[in-house]
Order: sequence, then structure tokens, then C-alpha cells
Amino acid sequence: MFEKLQAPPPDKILSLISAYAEDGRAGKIDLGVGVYRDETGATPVLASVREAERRLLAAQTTKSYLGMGGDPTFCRVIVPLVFGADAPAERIRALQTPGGSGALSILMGFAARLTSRIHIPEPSWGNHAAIARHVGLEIVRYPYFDAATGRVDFPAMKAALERAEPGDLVLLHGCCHNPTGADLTRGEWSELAGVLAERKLLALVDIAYQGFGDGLEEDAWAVRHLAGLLPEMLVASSCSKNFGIYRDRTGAAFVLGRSPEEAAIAEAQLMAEARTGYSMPPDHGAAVVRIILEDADLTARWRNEVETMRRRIADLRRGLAEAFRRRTNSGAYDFLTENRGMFSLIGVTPEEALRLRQEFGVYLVDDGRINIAGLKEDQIDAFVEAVVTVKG
Ligand code: PLP
Ligand code: TYF
Repeated sequence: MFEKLQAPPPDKILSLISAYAEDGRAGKIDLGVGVYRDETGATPVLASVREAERRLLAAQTTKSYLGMGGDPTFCRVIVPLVFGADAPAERIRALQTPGGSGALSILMGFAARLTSRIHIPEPSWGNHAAIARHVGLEIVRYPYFDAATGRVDFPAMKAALERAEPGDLVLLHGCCHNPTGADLTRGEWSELAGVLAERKLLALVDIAYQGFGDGLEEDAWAVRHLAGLLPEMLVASSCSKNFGIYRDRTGAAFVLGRSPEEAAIAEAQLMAEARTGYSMPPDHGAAVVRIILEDADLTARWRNEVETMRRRIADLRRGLAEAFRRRTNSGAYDFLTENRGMFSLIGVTPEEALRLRQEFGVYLVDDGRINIAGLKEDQIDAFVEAVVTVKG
């Protein structure tokens, strides 16, 4: 039977990992997959995570099954991290999931029972549309990014969502938009909240980079603001980036209900999604997060480490924009300092992206997305020169 099969197209981002590894050139630059890298190019295990792992290993007495929602204590302590200390906690239910991807998957599967359409920004992370298609949602793209300015085209976004049908699902990036790095301002979030409420749209906020933009609390502002205004909402969060536990597959799916009773029923539906998907999430990463967030001292150490990562990204953004300014004698790349998180679109075509890879050993996604954290300080000028050269 398998002779009928054709290989699906590869994941454009993940396939860069092996392409980069196989490149033997000394000066190669890896701006592909979205993982944080320190100044040596490493993605280290955080010290707070190592300490939590040490404690976990010493204290763990069983590896018996947990429920479909994972570790109940993780589910309790992750709520204030995302929704803040003043969260309407009685109306929020959380499920531990295999990464933010697992959360998106069960939340979209859940939503597909209630509605048939999802609005996704253009552009967005490729897996958003892939997962939506998989659960049978019709995908509508809303305009998001203005390539000419490197900023959000909010009037176009708002106008498109004002035309959405009541009950439609709307995917929003909570912070550090992937791939553009362009986020809404607080004023725009407030306006958007009005549209969502008025049009009776169901927001699904994906927050995968909390702490990499303006800070852990600042980056959750939009989620918290919407949670304070909307009757119902879905949130997918990821611990992959801010705890640096990518492969341990840790995230959370949240549902905000009109009442505690409705939230509990929705939670039971999410459990049913988890049951048919993977039964229950892996424990290790969530246990580490739980140990960190339950301990004030470890939490402080972890927050410092997130801040160090955030600062490095911000410094690189400034350094890169300055280098472009010097080389091009213009402010054409100043948007790099306004963008947030690890990504920006550098404005190259797929053909130019290919040239960057083949001629200069610069690996970036073919939509022109760069992972800023992949740059080493001493590579900035070479990268700028390569971009300017291929763009003629
Ligand atoms: N959402 C966005 C926008 C992402 O970029 C990622 C990336 O990894 C995820 C969700 C999910 O991440 P993970 O499943 O590794 O937690
Ligand atoms: O956008 C990125 O680079 C990260 C990592 O299927 C990623 O979100 C990319 C593709 C994928 C899973 C994770």
C-alpha cells in the first residue's frame, strides 16, 4: 500500500538544522531554527533548570501515570505566570501539554467542535495553518504585516477582523510575533479587544516567547488585558524557549470560561482531546518548571536567566540595526530595534535567501526570517555585507 504515498514537503525551518550541520565552512552563520543561542552559539541548559533537575532526581519516588492534564501543581503555578497575580483564576483551567504545539493542537481540536473557521495572520508560524487544517478548520488569512515599514498594518488587520463572523476563531500571537517580530501596541490591543467582543469572536492567543520581548510580565500584558475584558478565551503557552527545555516538550493549554462551571466543562473537553491525541503529556519538563516556580529562590534565579537572554537579543538588535545604518547610510533597517523577540524579516526573496546560503553560508528561512539570537557579535558585519550584496 505504501507505494501510493508521496513524501510531504519538509518543514522548512526544521530542515535547516541538518543543512547547517552538514555545511563545512568555518564562517557559516545559523539564523534558522528559533532557538536561543548565547554568545558562543550554544543553547545551554539554564542553571535554574539544572538545579531543578538535580532536586527532581533526588526526590522523585515514582514515574507512575498522571492524568490527561499532567501535573496538577504545574497547572496551578503556570496560571499566574501567564495570566498574572490578579488573574480571574476561578474562570481559568489549565492543562499541561506536550509543548506549545500540543496546546495549539488540542485547543484547535476543541474549537473545531464549536466553530468551523479560523483567522490566522499573514504571515504566521507555519504550524498554525498546518494544525488548523488537520483538525478541519477553514483557514482565513488576515493582513498583519506591512513589509514596507517592518511594522503591523493594524488598520488592515482590524478591518479584516471586523468582517469576521460571530463565533469565528482568531489566532493571535501574544508577543514576539513569529516570523515578523512586529507586535501590536497596547493601544492597538485595546482596540482589538473591542472588535473581538463586539463581533463575538473567540480569541486563541499563542504565547511562545514570554520573556524574550520586553520582560516576563510586560510580554504577557496582551493576554492579561484580553482576559480581563473577554468572556471566553483560549491560550496556548510554551515553556520551550523561556525555560530552554525545547525537547522536553512542555507547554500549557488554557481555557477562560464565562463561569467556573463552564470552564470546568471545557477543561473536560480538552482532556478528551488529549486522550485521543497522546493520552497524557511527558512529565520531565513540567516537573522542572513546577519545581522552579514553587521555589522563590529558584524562580528569582530563573527570572535572571530569562532577563540575560532577553538583553542579549535586544543588544544584538541594536548592534545589527547600527551596522545596517553604517553600511547603507539609511534607517531602512531601524525596524530591527522596534521588533521584539528572536525574529525579524530581513526582506529578502527566496532566491536571495538561497544565495545567502550557497555563497555566504548564511542560513535563514526562505521567507527571509532571521533568528537574531543566532548571530555572534563578530558575525554582524559579515552578515550585513552578505545581505547588502545579494540585494544589490
Ligand atoms: N507558537 C509559536 C509561534 C512558535 O514559534 C512555537 C515554536 O516553537 C510554538 C508555538 C511551539 O513551540 P513548542 O511546541 O516547541 O513549545
Ligand atoms: O519557528 C521556529 O523556528 C520555532 C521552532 O515544526 C520550530 O518555532 C519550527 C518548526 C517546527 C517546530 C518548532
